[in-house]
Amino acid sequence: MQERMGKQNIESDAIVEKIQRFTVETPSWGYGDSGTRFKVFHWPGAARTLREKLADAAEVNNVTGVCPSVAIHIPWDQEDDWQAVKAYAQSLGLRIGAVNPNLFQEDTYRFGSLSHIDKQVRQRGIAHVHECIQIAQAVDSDIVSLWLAEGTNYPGQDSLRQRRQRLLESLQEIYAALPAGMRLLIEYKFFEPAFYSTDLPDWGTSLQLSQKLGPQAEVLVDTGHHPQGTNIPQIVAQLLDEGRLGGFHFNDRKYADDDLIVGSLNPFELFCIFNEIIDASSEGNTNAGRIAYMIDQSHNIEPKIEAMIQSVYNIQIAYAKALLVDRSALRQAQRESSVLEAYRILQAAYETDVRPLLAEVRRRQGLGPDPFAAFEASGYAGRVAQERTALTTASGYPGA
Ligand code: RM4
Ligand code: MN
Ligand code: MN
Repeated sequence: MQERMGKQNIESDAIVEKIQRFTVETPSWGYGDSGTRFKVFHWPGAARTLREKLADAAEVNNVTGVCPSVAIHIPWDQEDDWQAVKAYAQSLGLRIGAVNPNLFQEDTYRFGSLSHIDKQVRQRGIAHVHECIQIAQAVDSDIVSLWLAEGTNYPGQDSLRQRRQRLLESLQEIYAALPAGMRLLIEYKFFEPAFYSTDLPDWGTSLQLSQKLGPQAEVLVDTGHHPQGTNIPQIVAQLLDEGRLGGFHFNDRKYADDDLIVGSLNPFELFCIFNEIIDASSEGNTNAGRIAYMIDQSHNIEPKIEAMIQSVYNIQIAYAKALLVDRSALRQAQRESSVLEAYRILQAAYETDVRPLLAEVRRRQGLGPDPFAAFEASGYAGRVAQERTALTTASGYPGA
């Protein structure tokens, strides 16, 4: 292993600095109660309001040092006074990140929102995204992140081409309202809740729409949104090459969109994703430097804050390992078509135990070396379990 790391010192300042600069956004919806369509199990101390979610996110940031922003979902996190929210977040050392419009929880959206056959419904959806753009401006966020729950359940239900055209028109109206510097991220998912066709089923569709819209539109890759066996690192490589990789929603899965702890099931895939990004970056790809790394995860049976820390921890491990890949040796092996040598160079980095390195990075930031121990020592979980009483939530997501 060490010989394959070449002359690279794994605690080199350059690597430590890169690890320190890497941040990941946590989702407000990961702190509230959530579950499956069968049952929501209340977690004692689960956050009930945006302020409580922000307070929890601040704890994650306090022990990891790498989660300074929080994504919000509107209207789940709707507030009257966004300046007050911004100030509150700042007081916790946080800022609001991506604003996610919710276009799937109103009766009018039964057959879709932005692709709906009825122009009035489409206008309602567009107006909601416009409102989210204003919220993003108010809280100084530069990302609006769009996921659509729409499509059809049966062949013939609607014209697939017309749905596509309506969606493009709606997105054009949304895009026209984006202020300079704000990005519109377009997320795709191949199924659910629509089961025959989904209007944004894959990265190709999101990419094509982004390209039609303009440079402020980019693709969001949610790692749980692909058919089994899809090569996500290759999708990442292609989007980087097109300069349209806007961001990630990290989570892991075994079967479908399971939203499990990041890297819990397929840590090697996560490593390969970061390997593509770092590889592109080493070649001067500018897209690689402006990717929004976000977690999209809900916890059904796990302690929520600790689960979020675990996801952040696993992401950092995968990222640090990818930084350790000996790029020049890899290039050489590729030039020589040394299939196994190239593979072993990746393997050597992947098999390296980076936990001591990450502990050292935390120490240098003035944090405890072990974020789980630091969280436990804070007594925060016990405190909020005492203070917060349960809200009754009927279905899988808060606000449902
Ligand atoms: C979707 C998708 C979106 C998230 C919704 C609630 O599966 O991943 O990003 O906002 O769930
Ligand atoms: Mn997502
Ligand atoms: Mn999802």
